[in-house]
Amino acid sequence: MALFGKGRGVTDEERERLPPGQHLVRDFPILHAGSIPYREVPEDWDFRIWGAVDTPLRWTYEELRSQDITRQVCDIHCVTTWTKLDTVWEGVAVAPLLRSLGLREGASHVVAHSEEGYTANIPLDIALHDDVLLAYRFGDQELEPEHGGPLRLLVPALYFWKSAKWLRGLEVLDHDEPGFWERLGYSNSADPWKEERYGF
Ligand SMILES: Nc1nc2c(c(=O)[nH]1)N[C@H]1C(S)=C(S)[C@@H](COP(=O)(O)O)O[C@H]1N2
Ligand SMILES: [Mo]
Repeated sequence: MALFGKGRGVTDEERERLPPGQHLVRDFPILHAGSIPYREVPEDWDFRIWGAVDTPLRWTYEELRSQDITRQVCDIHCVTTWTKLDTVWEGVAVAPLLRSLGLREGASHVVAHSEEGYTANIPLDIALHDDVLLAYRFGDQELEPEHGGPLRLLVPALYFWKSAKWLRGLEVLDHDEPGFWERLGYSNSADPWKEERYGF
């Protein structure tokens, strides 16, 4: 067991779950560009899915919360090198939802759209992983505004910037379109186990 600095108090089992270049945190850092858009769900809030689907979707907040709830325990990895283990999320599973809308032939990517123009692109095959959620609860409580409440995307397989906070919609595309951080030089694919931090 390491005794100094960032490795302090990390068990061997925990260390094996850290992707290359990552260190373990026990707190939950807050990171975002811009400001927290609101602390209460706005009257006109909605969540939409559009693009390369046969049936676009629009839910009010009440409709979102009346869907089946899925619980997901996963590790999250931020490109700034912190990893948090065993985080507990609840929300709507994305794969069955997207499939139920009828994914069009050629659909290949999903772009998450958030408040204030924040976007993140995700390959469709990763967006269809079982662990991808529209998350509105964290750690057995309502998701706090600081962490993206009322709704954020959760994509555990990729660096955490792909998990867009204050989510308002998913756009299904038949091509790729870099999102906010990807345009600023971060990796398009963002696989923490391959340490894909930056683009070319
Ligand atoms: N809307 C929005 N979502 C965002 C961001 C952002 O700036 N705006 N930052 C991303 C980044 S870089 C990280 S590391 C995580 C941080 O989530 P947390 O604050 O809950 O730890 O949110 C991601 N989602
Ligand atoms: Mo980040």
